[in-house]
This record gives sequence, C-alpha cells and structure tokens, in this order.
Amino acid sequence: MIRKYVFGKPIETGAVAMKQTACDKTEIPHFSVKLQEDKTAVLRCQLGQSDMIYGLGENVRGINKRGWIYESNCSDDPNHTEEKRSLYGAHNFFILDGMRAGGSGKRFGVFVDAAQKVTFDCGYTDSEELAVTVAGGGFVLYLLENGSLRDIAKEFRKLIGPSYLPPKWAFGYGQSRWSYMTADEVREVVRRHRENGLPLDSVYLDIDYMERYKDFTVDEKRFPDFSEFVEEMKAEHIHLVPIIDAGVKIEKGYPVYEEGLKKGYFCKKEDGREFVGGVWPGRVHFPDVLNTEARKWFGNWYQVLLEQGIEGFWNDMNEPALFYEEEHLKEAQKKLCGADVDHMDIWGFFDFKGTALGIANRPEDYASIWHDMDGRKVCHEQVHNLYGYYMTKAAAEAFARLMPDKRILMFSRASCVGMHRYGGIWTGDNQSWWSHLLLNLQMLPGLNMCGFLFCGADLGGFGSDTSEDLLLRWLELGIFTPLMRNHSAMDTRQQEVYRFGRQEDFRNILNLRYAFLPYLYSEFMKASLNDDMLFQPLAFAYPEDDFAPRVEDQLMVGDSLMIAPVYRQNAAGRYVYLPEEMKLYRFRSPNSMDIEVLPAGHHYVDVALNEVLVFVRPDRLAPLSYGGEYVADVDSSRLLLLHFIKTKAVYKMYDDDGYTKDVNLERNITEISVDSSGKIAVKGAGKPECRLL
Ligand code: MIG
Repeated sequence: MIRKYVFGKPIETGAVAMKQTACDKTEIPHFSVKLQEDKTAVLRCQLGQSDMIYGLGENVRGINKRGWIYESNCSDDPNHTEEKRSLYGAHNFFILDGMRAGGSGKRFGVFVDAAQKVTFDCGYTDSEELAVTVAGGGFVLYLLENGSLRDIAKEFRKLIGPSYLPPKWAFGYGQSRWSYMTADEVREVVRRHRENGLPLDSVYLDIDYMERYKDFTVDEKRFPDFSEFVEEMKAEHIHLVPIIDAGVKIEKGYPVYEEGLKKGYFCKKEDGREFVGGVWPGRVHFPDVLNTEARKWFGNWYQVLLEQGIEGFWNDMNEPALFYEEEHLKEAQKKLCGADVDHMDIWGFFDFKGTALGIANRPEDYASIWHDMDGRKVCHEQVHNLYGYYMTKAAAEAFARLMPDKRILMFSRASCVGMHRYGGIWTGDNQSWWSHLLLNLQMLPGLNMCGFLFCGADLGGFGSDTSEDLLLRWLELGIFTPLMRNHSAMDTRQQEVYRFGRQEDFRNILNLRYAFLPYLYSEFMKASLNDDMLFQPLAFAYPEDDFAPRVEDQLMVGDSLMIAPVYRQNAAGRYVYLPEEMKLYRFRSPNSMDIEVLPAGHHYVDVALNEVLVFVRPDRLAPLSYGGEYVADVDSSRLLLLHFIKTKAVYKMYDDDGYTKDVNLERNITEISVDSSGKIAVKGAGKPECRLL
C-alpha cells in the first residue's frame, strides 16, 4: 500500500506516473510533522540503533546513508569530497530498515515529491533521529510500507513509472575527453582502438565540436562535412555522441537565440527582462524548459543533429550551472575595484576574496530567475531541481515525436526523480582518485532505487591525473555498469587505454565487457521492464543474512552474479564476504580464468591487476558471448554459460534488435536451463548454441 500526503500547494513535478488518492489526514505514521513559521516543514522519526537508510541516489558516502546530512539541491560542484551534501541530482527516495536485531522494528520507504530544496538529516544532528526538512512551497509525501527492501524499492519504481531504455549500442565501450578539437583527432582515437584490437562503440564530442559553444551548431573548420563524418564513423561501427549545454549563447544572427528571444521562450528576471548568465558560450539565456511550448521548441532543435545521423546525446550544465549572473558580476567588479588593498585588514581581505570566489552558482542569482509554467509565474528557487530533468524531457519528447520507432541515447548531468523515464545519467566530474572508484560502486544501488538504471561514472576519473593501475581497476568495475565511458578533463593526463603499456590487459578487460553483454543487456532490460534493480546491496538480496548489511564494497549484479572489485592501490587482493556458497570465476580474459567453489563466509581472495572476480550464486546461470569489437559484432547465437549448478538452473535471457521499441518481455525471452548432469536445454525466442564455461 502506498499512502500519499499533500502539504500546502505543491508544484506538479511529474515524478509520479501512477496517480494516487491523498489521505485526508496529515498525520503520518512513524513521523512527527512540524510546520515552521517560514513554511518549512520538518518531519522527524526516531532511529533504532541498528537502523539503516538506503537510497538518496547520486550522493557522497556509503550505501548506508546513516550518519550524514544530504541535501537535494542540484549543484555544479566538481569536488565530490566527503563533506559535501549535494551533487548534481535530487533523488528524494530512501528506505529506512529497522528490522534487524537492535533496530526500531520499522521498515518503510519515503518519497518526497518536491521541486525545491529538501534536506535528509540521517542521524547527523541527532544520532538517533532522522529529520527530513522541506523548504516552503508545498510538497507531496509518499509512504511505502509493504514487504522486503526489494519489494519497497519495486513498489516505488511502479509509482514513478518505467525507466528509460537506451539503444543496445550504448552498452558498448565509449571513449570521451574534453578537448577532442578536430575530426582528425577523433579519427585517431578510433584508429588506435581498432589497430590495437581494443573494442569501441562510441566517441563522445565535448563542447569543442561546437562553433563558439553554441548549441546545435558544428564548427565547420574543425569538423567539416559533419554528416559525412558521422557516416564515416558509422561505417567503422562508431557512434558519435555530442554534448548539449543548457545555456543558449546570446549572439546576433544565431537562430536558436533569435527565435527563442522572439517567442519569449527564455527564463526571465522578475521584471520580465531575459535573465543573463555566463557559462562556456559567454553570455547566455536559459531556455524555459518548464514551459510546455518552450520545451517543445528547445527539443525540436535536437533535430538539427539527428538529421546529420546522430543517435545519442549527453546534456550538460543543466543544474543549471551559473559561472556568473551579469548584474551581480558588475556589482562584484565594483566592489573589488573599489577595495582599498593598501589599508585592508585581514577580515577585509577575506571579504575581498569571498566576493571573488562567490560569483558562481550563487543562491541569490538562482532566486532571481523566473519561469512561466504555462501561465503561472514561478521563482526558480521553487523549482530548481526540475531544470535538468525538464531539459532532458524536452529532448526525449522531441525524440518520441521525431523518431517514434527508435531508441535514442540520452543521459544528463543534473537530474531529479521523474527524469528516469526520459534518460540516464552520468555522475559528473569525479576525480582520478581511488576513493572515487569506491564511490562509483556505492552510488549504484541508490541510483537504481530512484529509477536510474542507465548510469555510469567517468571511468579513470575526470579531474586530476589518472594512473594505469587506477584505470585498469576502474574499468574492471566499469565492465558491469550500463554506461561504460572513459572520460577526462582537458589538461589532465591523457587516459585513452592505448596510451598505457599494459595493452593486453586493457584489451582483455574491454573484451570481458563484450563477453558479458548478453547477460548485462538481459538483466538491464528485465530490471527496467520489471521495475527492479540491476545493482542490489547484499542486504537486499539476502534479507536473512546478518552480515550482509555491513558489506559496503560488493554488489549483486542482476539475479545471478555478485562482484567485488578492487578499489585500493597496490592491493593484490581483498576481503570478500559470501552470504552463501558461490562459484568464483577469476577472469583474466573471456577465455582465461580460474574457477573454484567457495563456502559461505569471509575470504581473502587474491586479485592480480589484470583479474576480475565474478561470483555465481547457486543454481544460477549467466550467458556470455565470445566477445566482439563492437556491440553489433557480438554474436548472441553462440553463448558460453557461467554456472553454478547444484540441482538445476534456469535462465531467462532477454534479447531484442537493440534499436526499436519492441521490448516485449514475453516474446523476447529465451529460456536456457542446465541440470546437475550438465545437460543444456534451450527454448523460446532464439536458439543459441550454448556451451558450459
Ligand atoms: O564546466 O564540457 O561534467 O563532463 O567535459 C565544465 C566540459 C563543463 C562539465 C562536464 C564534463 C565536461 C565539461 N563540462
């Protein structure tokens, strides 16, 4: 059962797809509710000693969110350090689990459907209390209470509607870097992958492909004959994936600017003039994607690139990031220029410094943006967390109109629950740090709980210089994330895999991704279509196991497998906890591995730099391919089966054309079973030739 409570006059976010009737009462089980004078609502709940909190999507810290305070306030902050409270997403769903020994005896999920700032104090201020604070303006709260952790997560996903489905090629390996300046540089990236036998499906185009950072333009000098270039790449089985930024450059004669201005489709100041911000293109206006007409208009511009053969995009800077707001920049300049540095005391100096450093992403500047929500004038503060979501919705709605039969790749930096129906996400500007490899793993289940299945981090790390071992280890996790993209910032060490010495190891690791593709794609699609999680914490998969909730560095991947990546430098192995007996495949490549059965319990397992640990649960299977150079090269008619058979295992393999929206869960299933004597039987959609591994 889902209970719905309405507070004040909330703004419709569109996050919930299944309409619910609200309860008359405002008394919520488990919570005390207090409305403060400034209309802020504070909901408090007692925590038991062993209570755990799961969810909150893209955020810092562990799988269990207890002990810290998180804020939903989409932020362009590239320093994902532990003391931060919010990153790029606003993912207001969590599950409190107090059903273990020493717990409060409660288990429920809470979704705060709100477009404004929400704070989740998970036992930070008071270690025995959870406090959810919602800024004024009204919100809807949903309480979900039935069944296991996994059931509650599923019920929530049903409430918010089906997750976005990307095309199959988007599961291939992608190479990206901020600063591929010319078509020839891109050609070189492709050539060096192909020459070295390194599988690759896509190259991402960062802002440098554009003409002066203008959305929907291509620089003709550096990327001449773009549509021919797109075709040339496709002939090599490479998809080019351009970036789109939120800000539209103010430039006379630039049609996106001229048309948007004429039609009044940009965000305004309170007095009705267009809001002017500064981002990469210089001075920009922001399309008012919260307005239905403006959204449709902005979405239609993607057609310019679709027409040139592009089939995927990434939406950036859509928190929206604000390097400066024009009027404040002028004030700051005046203040800084007027400062008397000869007679400044130290506090004057800090004020001086603060003025300069506080120019970007200022709350006051955000509060000076106004939206026209189909006739209703709304201050940005009230809807901040919707901007990236609605920019992505603009694109996805346009794709559905313009290319109704085709799946288009779309993922965004800023997001909010609701956007999961329109696109995936990448987790933004991480760093080439070992701690961010672990953070990547720890974010995945929370993201899945909030509907984001197609996601991934910048593998190898975006900021700072990577190292060969970090990149290898990170790819060893990345081979399991739906979005597998190596991306880095300009002026950092180049980190395309062909730049390092251990070519054979990199080739083998990438090959493993393509080997796992049949399983990953099948589990991804089933999870999407069944409102399930692809990555589960062990506690979700083993509700009876007392130790499982303590495991913060292993994940279940789909129904058959568990992974335990290495995330520490110079570690030649790691501790692994097995909630039950499992079969360990220690892969060095798709056809080189050691296999052993390990009993339930704690183990220290050796893992060389070129090895990947994959654990198979009892009576489970996972279909693997023989690999491929690109997704279309993977032959799903010949499969290798990972298996751990005690009595019998049955695997329902989902597959489809990877392109159209024909995603029927019944029709597209092949059932593969193996009995204890090793006999294989296959029935259903395909008739793959299967062999036990
Ligand atoms: O202010 O387009 O997160 O992936 O390479 C930086 C340049 C803007 C931020 C994105 C990153 C991208 C970069 N962008």
